[in-house]
Amino acid sequence: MVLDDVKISEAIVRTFTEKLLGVLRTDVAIVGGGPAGLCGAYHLAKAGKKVVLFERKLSMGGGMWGGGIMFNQIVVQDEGKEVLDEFGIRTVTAEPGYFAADAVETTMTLGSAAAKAGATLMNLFSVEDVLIKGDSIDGLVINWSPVEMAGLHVDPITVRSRFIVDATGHAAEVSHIIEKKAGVKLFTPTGRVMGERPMCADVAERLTLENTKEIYPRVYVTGMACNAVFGGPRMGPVFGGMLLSGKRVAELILAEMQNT
Ligand code: 48F
Repeated sequence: MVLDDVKISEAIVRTFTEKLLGVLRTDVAIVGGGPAGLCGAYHLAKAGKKVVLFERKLSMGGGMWGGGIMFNQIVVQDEGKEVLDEFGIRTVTAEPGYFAADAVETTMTLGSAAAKAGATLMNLFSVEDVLIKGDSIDGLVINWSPVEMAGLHVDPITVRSRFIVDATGHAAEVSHIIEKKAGVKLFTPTGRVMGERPMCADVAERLTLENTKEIYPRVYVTGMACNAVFGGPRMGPVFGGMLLSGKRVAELILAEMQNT
């Protein structure tokens, strides 16, 4: 067969357009493709929910590729190792209770698992706003990341979603947008984004999981964003909390879906 260059273009334009149209109304829209967002997407999609994940960058994976200081190994504790085992990701025991895994293998495996479970992964999209009706947050406002990077004056488009997950890591971007623009109180002790505290891996890992919560009706927070929103410490290159938080956010949303 002789390849027709324009047919290649048509295949891309047609199938991408179908994919984009397919995510404009969804069950769960996740913002951020780091370990927490990918884990959440995997579990929600595996449970049969329609899930889209928007990631600003070219690649999924967030802060996991580079391990610690670009030594591309991540560390997990016992509970985190169980999650890596579920995905078939190989670990080595550094010492009892400290397991190391290859950061690239982990990142690629999580991304692959989320996609194969049926989540739609949209890279190069930045979430710049939320869709609000009265006091109800009903979706996300998205634009191409290059538009954002170039500062072009181009209007975004809108996605309607029953549930929203802020998985944007340290920046907690969605929570900040809701706090600043919607003028509503978040479900935090202060009603506001409380800000991340300095490093303490042990406390941070525990709090990440404890603070994986609904922060506004049908809006959840997962991963490092939990600590930014609830005033917890950062934890550096230990990743069990991120993986477990992604799983927890999926469980919480599935439970709320069943009850409503
Ligand atoms: O930062 P990130 O990996 O968040 P996470 O899943 O994991 C945190 C760890 O990587 C690490 C840590 C734990 O050891 O402290 O930092 O909680 O991934 C967040 C992703 O969200 C994207 C961003 O590019 C990154 O890949 N992101 C952030 N804001 C937006 C966004 C936005 N407005 N729209 C789309 N993507």
